[in-house]
Amino acid sequence: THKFWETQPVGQYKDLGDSSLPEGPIESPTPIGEVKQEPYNLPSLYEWSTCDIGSEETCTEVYNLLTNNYVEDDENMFRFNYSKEFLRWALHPPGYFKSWHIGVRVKATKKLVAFITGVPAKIRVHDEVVTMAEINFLCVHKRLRSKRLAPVMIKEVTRRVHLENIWQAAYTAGVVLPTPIATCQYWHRSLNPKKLIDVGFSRLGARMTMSRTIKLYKLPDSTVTPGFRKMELRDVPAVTRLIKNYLAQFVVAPEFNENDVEHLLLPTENVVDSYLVESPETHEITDFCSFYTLPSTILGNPNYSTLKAAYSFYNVTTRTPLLQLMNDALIVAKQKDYDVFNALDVMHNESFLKELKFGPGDGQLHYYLYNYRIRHALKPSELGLVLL
Ligand code: YNC
Ligand code: MG
Repeated sequence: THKFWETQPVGQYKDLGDSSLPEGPIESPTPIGEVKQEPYNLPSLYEWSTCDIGSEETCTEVYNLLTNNYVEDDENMFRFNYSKEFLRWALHPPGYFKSWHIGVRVKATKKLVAFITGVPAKIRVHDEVVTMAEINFLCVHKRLRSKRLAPVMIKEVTRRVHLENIWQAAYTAGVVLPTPIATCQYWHRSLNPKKLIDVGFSRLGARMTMSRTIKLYKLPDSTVTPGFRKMELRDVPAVTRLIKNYLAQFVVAPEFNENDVEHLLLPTENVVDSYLVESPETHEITDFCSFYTLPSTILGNPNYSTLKAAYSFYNVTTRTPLLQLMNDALIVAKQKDYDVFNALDVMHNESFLKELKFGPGDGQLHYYLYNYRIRHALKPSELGLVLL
């Protein structure tokens, strides 16, 4: 049972097969004046603290909390290690609200012990474009777990989202909650198989030697698609048009404008990489691929401390076969010294995963909407949304 989630406007298990329920908002908005004006109560030793991620000092506090307490794999071998530059990028999209970057501190010492964030985004579900909050970086210090702090933080971020007259949210989690709109799987493509095996990320296959494994995952030294190059500022209008047209085919997808594309997809060193194909004949921008950088701390290994991972972000094709485009993405990731390239089975990704030697990961990623009911759960390939 879910004592908290049962009280929230989300798709409930008991309603799953009920086709009489309409798609769309579960609760209607209330007048802003009727939104609770004071923050929710925390246990008396703790206080709310709006976090200015633009401040180097505060960003370091958030970075340290997440580095030591954020998401781990099921076997507790790896923990996400979002960089400070990444956090600043992820939390400062166009139109962001500082009030949605919420910390909890110990009153006596001001130590940061919990965190949750929202950023605004326009997300289309079927034909409806809805302004939502994307909720991320929910984290409670390991020593404060299982004290029901998370529900208070979720209610507080919800209150602050409502104060901006926004009533829906999107989020992903590794845990099952009421109720996923889709359940996706991560796939992993080894770029540095020896290190991945040494740190226990992957295992030597049956009847495989290390040298055969290294050969199996070897990639060409340079990309193969003519006109493949890094995205630049001047490409923003063309890339925006390309992505908008492409994402129209999915049931759930973001609605990007040029400002969003400039912020989210223009390359930022060690945060996001984007490449495109410019036709050598017509100079048209015909294809696009991108990945973000999210290293993981390797827990308790004497030889290695971090795994450098690239995560497939938005990829668009109109001319180049997706398989060839993604192979070029793997080649640039290898050139840039990533150890592994990860991708979800969303959008058209299934079409290249096996052929490009990705292997399925354990653990799943569930997608959720808050206060928005959809009629049927979606296949991963119907999702056009990637959250950070
Ligand atoms: C989770 N990940 O089910 P019930 S993902 C949502 N997302 O409630 P307590 C979660 N709810 O089942 P702990 C959740 N994990 O009784 C647990 N819950 O109804 C629910 N881990 O609270 C859980 N980060 O405080 C239960 O649990 C209740 O101390 C239990 O804290 C949980 O960012 C957590 O995985 C996750 O730091 C903070 O375990 C802690 O265990 C932790 O007793 C490591 O909480 C890091 C980690 C989660 C990453 C993420 C997305 C979060 C989405 C939150 C929901 C947003 C809703 C929309 C809000 C805006 C609405 C508008 C408009
Ligand atoms: Mg707790």
